[in-house]
Amino acid sequence: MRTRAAVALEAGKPLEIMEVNLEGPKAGEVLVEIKATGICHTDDFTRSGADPEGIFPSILGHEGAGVVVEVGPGVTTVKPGDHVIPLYTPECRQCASCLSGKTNLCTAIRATQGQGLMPDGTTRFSMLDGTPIMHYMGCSTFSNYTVLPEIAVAKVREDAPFDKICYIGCGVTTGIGAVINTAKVEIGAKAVVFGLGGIGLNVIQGLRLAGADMIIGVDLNPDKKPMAERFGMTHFINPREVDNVVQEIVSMTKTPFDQIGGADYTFDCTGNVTVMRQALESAHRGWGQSIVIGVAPAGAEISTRPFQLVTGRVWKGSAFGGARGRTDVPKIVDWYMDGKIEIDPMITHTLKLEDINKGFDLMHSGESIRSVVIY
Ligand code: NAD
Ligand code: AHE
Ligand code: ZN
Repeated sequence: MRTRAAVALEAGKPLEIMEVNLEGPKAGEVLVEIKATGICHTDDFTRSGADPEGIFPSILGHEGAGVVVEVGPGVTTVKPGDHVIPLYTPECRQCASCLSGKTNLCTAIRATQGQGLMPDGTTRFSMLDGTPIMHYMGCSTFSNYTVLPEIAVAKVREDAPFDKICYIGCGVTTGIGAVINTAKVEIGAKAVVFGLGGIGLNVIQGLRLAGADMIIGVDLNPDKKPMAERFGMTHFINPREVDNVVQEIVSMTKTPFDQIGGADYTFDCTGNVTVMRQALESAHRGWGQSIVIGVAPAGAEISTRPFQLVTGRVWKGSAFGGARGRTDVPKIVDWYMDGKIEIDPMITHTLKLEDINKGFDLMHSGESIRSVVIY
């Protein structure tokens, strides 16, 4: 079949809207009509050329929602008409990682996914002249129709609006999951969130859900403050307005009883390695945990004095919020539908596919939290 897609032809260039060929689903695969997709900073990271795994031409996008149109041989868990959210972290429930019970990072198809290919080592997308186009993060939601492995779709309830629940395909789950699954934040905790964008705001709403007392937000852009307050931020720091962000956090978290200071939990949602170090070093001596969520460019490395770890701070990472996609995503959709979490105010812009590059401009200018493309 043919479908309309925004194609990343070259690193650093705007996406180009075009008709592309899409082969039907093979064994163990499903064809999905994408109804809506968010634009995550990671899409921009790969589009820019900073991603060591970036391949061109490819169809980016990994934060979608849609309807199953056709299933390939052997598919048993979804059928045409089912509403689904594509999963860049699949859940096969059979690999060593899934069965370990210790991680959400299913390894069943990670190697081919990183090469822009389906699990059988081929691509379903091509240009009209036959040039192959690569898949992205196993999802390619910047195409109106896409083919996904069965293990990479979460079936969700049919009354949930696509233009909102697409955000659960990455940002919402990543932020809330990092708090609940990775950090396991407890009631009364003091936390710091570096970067108040599409991920950071969801960390904030996760912290509110978990019952944190103090939620300090840090962002270079003061325009992010009102939305963060709306989601539960209690204090704000603009790094440009203080001498030393770490010292500022340490003093803000001191109490008469605890003169050491430092946060119980800190979260990097910027992808900046200098910020990651600040996040670790503003965690409390003896027990503070710092969770790296941001994705850093090719070649970037983190550093700190080992003494920071010797004295009990813990550095951890979180991918897709530690969520097991097929199990957890339908529950998060329920939380949204039941009003336990909010999504709507964070979707600041909706766009047509033709205008997708405007979504990247809005991200760069700091005007948007999430732009969503509606097909
Ligand atoms: P975003 O562009 O919406 O937000 C980033 C925010 O960080 C902005 O508000 C920006 O002003 C702020 N910021 C940038 N540099 C800063 C600095 N030095 N100090 C303080 N604030 C700073 O991006 P997003 O969609 O929220 O994504 C955030 C990061 O998370 C990206 O690196 C993205 O690739 C990554 N990400 C990771 C996962 C995962 O599973 N680990 C999932 C989704 C996104
Ligand atoms: N390709 C990058 C790594 C990118 C990365 O870390 N991706 C996150 C999800 S970001 C979603 O917005 C992730 O899930 N990582 C685990 C994995 O297996 O990719 C690089 O640096 O090579
Ligand atoms: Zn993402």
